[in-house]
Amino acid sequence: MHRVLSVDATLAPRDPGAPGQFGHPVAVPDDKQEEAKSRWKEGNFNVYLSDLIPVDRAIVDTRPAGCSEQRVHNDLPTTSIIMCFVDEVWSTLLRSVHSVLGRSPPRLIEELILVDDCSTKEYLKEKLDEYMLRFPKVKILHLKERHGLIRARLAGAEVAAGAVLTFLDSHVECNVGWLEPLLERVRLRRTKVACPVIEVISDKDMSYMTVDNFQRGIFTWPMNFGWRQIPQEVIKKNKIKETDIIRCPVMAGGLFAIDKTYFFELGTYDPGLDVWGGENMEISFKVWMCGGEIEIVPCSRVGHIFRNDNPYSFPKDRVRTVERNLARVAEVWLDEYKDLFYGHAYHLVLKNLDVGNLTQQIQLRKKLQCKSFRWYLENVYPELEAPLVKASGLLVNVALARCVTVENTTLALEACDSANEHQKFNYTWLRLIQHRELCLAPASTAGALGLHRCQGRTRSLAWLHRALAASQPGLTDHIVREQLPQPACLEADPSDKALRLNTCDSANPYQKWQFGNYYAD
Ligand code: UD2
Ligand code: MN
Repeated sequence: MHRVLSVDATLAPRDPGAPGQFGHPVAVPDDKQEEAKSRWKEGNFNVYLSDLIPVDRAIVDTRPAGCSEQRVHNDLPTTSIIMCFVDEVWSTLLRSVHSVLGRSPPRLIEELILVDDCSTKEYLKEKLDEYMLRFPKVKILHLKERHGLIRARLAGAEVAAGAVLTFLDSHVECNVGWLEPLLERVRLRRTKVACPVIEVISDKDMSYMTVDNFQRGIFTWPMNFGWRQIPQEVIKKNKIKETDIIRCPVMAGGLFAIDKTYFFELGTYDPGLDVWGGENMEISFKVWMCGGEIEIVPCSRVGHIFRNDNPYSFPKDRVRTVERNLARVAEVWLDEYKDLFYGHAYHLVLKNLDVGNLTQQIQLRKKLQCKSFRWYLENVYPELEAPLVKASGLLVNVALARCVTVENTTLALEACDSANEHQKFNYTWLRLIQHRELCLAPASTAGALGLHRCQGRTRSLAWLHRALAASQPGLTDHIVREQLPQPACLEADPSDKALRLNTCDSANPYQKWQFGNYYAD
């Protein structure tokens, strides 16, 4: 074994006075404000400053103490770096490439594959080819049509020769010693997927900024990626050190190293995912549920320019593209929990989204004998709140203190009895009030109510309950049908103990209801 190498090669000695040197912030001179402003949209960051900063600038070594003393194996696997881009800013792309080649032990880099995802900018064609001639390890793939990030990465992976694939965005700066700790993890077990800590290159002043340690990649419903700090008490209790590996429920997506044969065994990414977004969820679920692990390696640090908006065009609408990708992921991986996804993105239920053919992905999951999403939640991400229904149990009318009861195929209000199976209902994420396979339904005759066989995604059986707190706080305890010509509320008829629909009245206690248990708002 040997101590991690702190390679930091440059083309020529560095000028300590150059703008942005050492990752310091740069200010736009007063007389260049207009120019800087007008060039911002080329990359949705300060392109003017990026062009001023040396392509091989130094950045501060932000690794936690102890990292530079860590030892790694002499026989680490080699890697192909795959960097996809579409219309990337010239100086930023170059700085990404220089940082990879300058700060990695050369023998570990099999090649650096630049995948040009059919960029429209002229400088990304012959001019780029010519510039990269100085780096024999750089290979450029000019895709003839726009593949989107996901399929562009796959095009790179197809031709890669290294034992490990390391994916990077095209606006990054790899810090010293970034590569060996990642490869060490993959070497330790080939099913480990290793991610560097993603640090921040400011979009405004281009400074290189470190981030808080102990961050995990997580998601919240409906599958929004985010970072969460490991709670202080957990760190204390488990004596977690700054250099300890952090297991992540999901990865951010852009920067990771994975064993190449493992990546192909997993069936790569779902190639049916379009352009951008959601692929990080897909690969994360797939890795965890099919025998692997996602780890953040604190001794590996890479800066990334976070931008407010994508600087390139989407072939189709951006929001729809991401929604469709996520729905594909939900359909393949979430099992019964997919209702939580749709419940938190209810507009998708109404849209009749076409997610495309899923047969191959579902077969793949079977073939790999992957575990269930429930297993994932219990073992990888127990912190996620994921109740399968929003509420359950008795459905009590507040005024009468009586419970909705199923009598054959009709409904009545009877004395409440928590042991009575006929009084048990679920209020589901798809907003159904469900008893076994039957759902509370407004019948065709005005005001009457009945039961109907449940149909997952039809709005015609959907009820709102406790969801109107913001817009109509007076109707919080009501059970509201929105779709009728005008909203109507479930009401207990005190004379014959029956149910009916009536005009909503916030003060009417016969319209107020309570489930036995609530699991979510
Ligand atoms: C994050 C990830 C990114 C990706 C994305 C979700 C990090 C740091 N970044 O968003 O890697 O997982 O989430 O999909 O974790 N690109 C193409 N073709 C396209 C679109 C993009 O080649 O059609 C390139 C683009 O030039 C860039 C990379 O793909 O190098 C990622 O795109 P991004 O930087 O816009 O994504 P980002 O960082 O907002
Ligand atoms: Mn990016």
